[in-house]
Amino acid sequence: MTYFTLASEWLADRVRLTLSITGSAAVTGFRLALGGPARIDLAHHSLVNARIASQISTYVELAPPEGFVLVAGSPWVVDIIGFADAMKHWTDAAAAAFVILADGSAELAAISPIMRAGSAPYRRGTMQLDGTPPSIAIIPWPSAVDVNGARSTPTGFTIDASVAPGALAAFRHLVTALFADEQLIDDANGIPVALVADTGLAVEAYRLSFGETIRVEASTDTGFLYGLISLGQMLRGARSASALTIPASGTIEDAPANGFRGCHLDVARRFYPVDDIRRFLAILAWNKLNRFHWHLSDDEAWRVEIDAYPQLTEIGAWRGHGLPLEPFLGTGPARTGGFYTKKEIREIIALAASYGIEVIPEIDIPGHCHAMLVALPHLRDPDETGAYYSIQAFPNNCLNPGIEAVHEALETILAEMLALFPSRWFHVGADEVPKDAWSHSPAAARLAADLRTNGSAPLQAHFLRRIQSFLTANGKITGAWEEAAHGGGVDAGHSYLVGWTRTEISRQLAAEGYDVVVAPGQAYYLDMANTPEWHEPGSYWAGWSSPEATYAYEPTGGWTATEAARFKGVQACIWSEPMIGPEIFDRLVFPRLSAIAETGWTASARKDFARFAALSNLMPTLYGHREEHTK
Ligand code: TNX
Repeated sequence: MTYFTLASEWLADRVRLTLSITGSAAVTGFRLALGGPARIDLAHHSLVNARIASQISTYVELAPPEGFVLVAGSPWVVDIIGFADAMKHWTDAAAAAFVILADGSAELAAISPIMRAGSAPYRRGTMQLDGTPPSIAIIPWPSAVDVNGARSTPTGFTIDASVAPGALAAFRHLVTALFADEQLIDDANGIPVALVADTGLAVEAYRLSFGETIRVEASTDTGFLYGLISLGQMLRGARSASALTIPASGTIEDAPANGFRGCHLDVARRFYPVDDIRRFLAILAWNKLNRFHWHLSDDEAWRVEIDAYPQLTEIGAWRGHGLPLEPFLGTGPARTGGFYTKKEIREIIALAASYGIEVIPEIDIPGHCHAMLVALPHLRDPDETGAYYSIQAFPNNCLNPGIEAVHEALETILAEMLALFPSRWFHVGADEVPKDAWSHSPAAARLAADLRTNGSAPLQAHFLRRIQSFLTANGKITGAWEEAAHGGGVDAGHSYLVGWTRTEISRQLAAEGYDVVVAPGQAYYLDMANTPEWHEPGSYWAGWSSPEATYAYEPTGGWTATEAARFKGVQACIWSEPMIGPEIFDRLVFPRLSAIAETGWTASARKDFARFAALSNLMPTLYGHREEHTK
């Protein structure tokens, strides 16, 4: 048996790879396959002692010089210079590597995180913050708190929910999902809690009145659920620190500052099994977030079952060695991935609804469609010659507006999805179509001539308006990333756009008359690292953002009243390229997710980072990894 080991090191301007074998074999005619979030620049790179045998986006196969023989004791050393984005963080490097032998079979290489001389230990797990605790533990902080005293910490709450049994059922489900080994509900001997209807309260509002019995008033199940979540948070706080209490008297009045408090999750770059999604929804609810933007397709995968096109998931949901989709982003040679069946999606939507969360699906079109086009190659223009590349270096990855089969397929797919997703909104992506998209396609050229335009932006706008008409006719509001305003743009009357590339963009979109969800990469992209240092995991194209900076960001700072009238709310965006493991996910997403949740809910005058920091450590994380390093 032969064992391969790949060591890698960052040397100021290059990655040095050292491939070794043990055993008596002599291996020739092989290739080394790898891929990280970082990608070798197609146009500007140089390699020492290797050549690129093939490359698509982040996936690359390197070949040794002609006649090279790999034997024990004499490793193959390769230098790679020239990455599309400079290597800034340790998670940029390959997370997996394998050797493709001359017969085409793949052997996994043992790999450890890339080394860098002088680096501090690599950070993993949720950052623990120091702060100044208030007397009660609630995130996001309520609109009015007027409480006194403390009662002894109970064995749980004994909840009389005869007016809203659904809210209690959801709360029970939620605390079981998140805190199975903590008793927050004690059906026999806890503090009595009574749910009382107050139809004067707004949909997500609630009031807590503390006395012998704690009263939770609300007008909807979601309002009751939010009141119970605040109680649950206070109890967990009281159990964790003596400064934190369950008050003896007084009231908490609470209602959100914004109606749209979202979180986006990219399940295309990495697949998250249904159980992870369920727990994630529970975490969103615990943060009183109410919109789940589910990014279901991208270049690297298609994740939703479509009856009319089984190929989308048979082919598009799986990556691996020898498969139509290469193991992008370092997912290794084995077949990995997955998709959500319609049954699972219905269950997820119902669970989300019980938590007060609306699930907004996204199919990212016309760009970011590599996986879809690999699964459905008949959607390409057969006469297209030459290649254009997306920013992530996928060739010809955009659905072609000049091909009628594209529109037919999309209407079939969207019709199935509309039957599945009850949300008022349907998000169609629209981001990052390259400027020269379709420039080698006669079909696109014919359409451009008919429309008397040129360039990709007006073609994309034409394409999107056609999709939007279909969605509008079906009673949906079209959601999209900010680029849907380009080239003439979609109809502002039936859309909302998410501003992401720069902080000023959202305001600009609002000035153009679009409803806007604010999600700037610089503050709300939870794939960006927490600090600029190498030892922190994450990406960097939009910079980096500490929990404090994310918390401090004011989404409508400097906007006029007319612009602010277009502000729908805020959204955390979780892009999954750097999520190479659960401990990395927990480091990047938490506690910044809660920081965005508090900005979405709490009026800015009532925000206080020292308070937030002290309470943030109590918030649940998806995988339960908390940082081990002291600050
Ligand atoms: C840009 S944000 C993208 C995504 C990447 C993300 C990484 C957006 C609409 N497009 O495809 O995953 O940057 O931060």
